[in-house]
Amino acid sequence: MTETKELIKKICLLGDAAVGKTSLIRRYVYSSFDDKYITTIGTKVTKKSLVFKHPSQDMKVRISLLIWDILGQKEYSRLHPVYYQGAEGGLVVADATRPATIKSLEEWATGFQKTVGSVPLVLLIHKADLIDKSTFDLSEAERIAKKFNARLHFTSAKTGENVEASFLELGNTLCYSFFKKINAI
Ligand code: G3D
Ligand code: MG
Repeated sequence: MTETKELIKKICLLGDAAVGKTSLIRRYVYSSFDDKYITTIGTKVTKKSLVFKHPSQDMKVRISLLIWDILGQKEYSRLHPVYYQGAEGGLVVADATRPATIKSLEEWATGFQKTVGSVPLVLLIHKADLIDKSTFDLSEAERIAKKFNARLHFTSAKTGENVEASFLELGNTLCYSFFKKINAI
């Protein structure tokens, strides 16, 4: 019988206000997108389970991702370290239509890793449905991605583009770290 390991992993969604963090979670977990703005009150946690198979051994890992949503406003920044505590990965989100939010990626990633250490990050250039990707200047985001050894994706909660893939990528990295930790890879 296949052995299934159970893991619980906390991940955080980071990024300036209104970049689309809550919409990304809603799209990923409930497969829906709502144009009505819903302000996140404090933090909110959503759970999603993922199952990964070991590439060669008869072993499965079920990861219960605890996805923490946050209020991005700077007034709440003193609470951020409390919210980050115990997280093992992060999705750092920028709004493709607002260059200032791309610059902020570095600040969010730095603050996060200062509290939790060098956990894996995925950077998202979000609201990709609103821009022309072929002419979009990626240089700043690419520089930041490189600095944090993070992958960079264009995402849209409106079309669903790359939403599931981005969460899966983080889940996959966490799973791979687990296999390494137990010397199964
Ligand atoms: P936040 O949780 O980071 O603060 P929200 O951001 O998820 O609340 O989203 C902020 C606004 O961006 C919302 O619009 C939401 O509908 C919109 N949005 C989120 N993701 C996308 C996307 O992929 N494409 C487009 N076109 N819009 C998106 P409003 O108008 O309510 O402020
Ligand atoms: Mg929100």
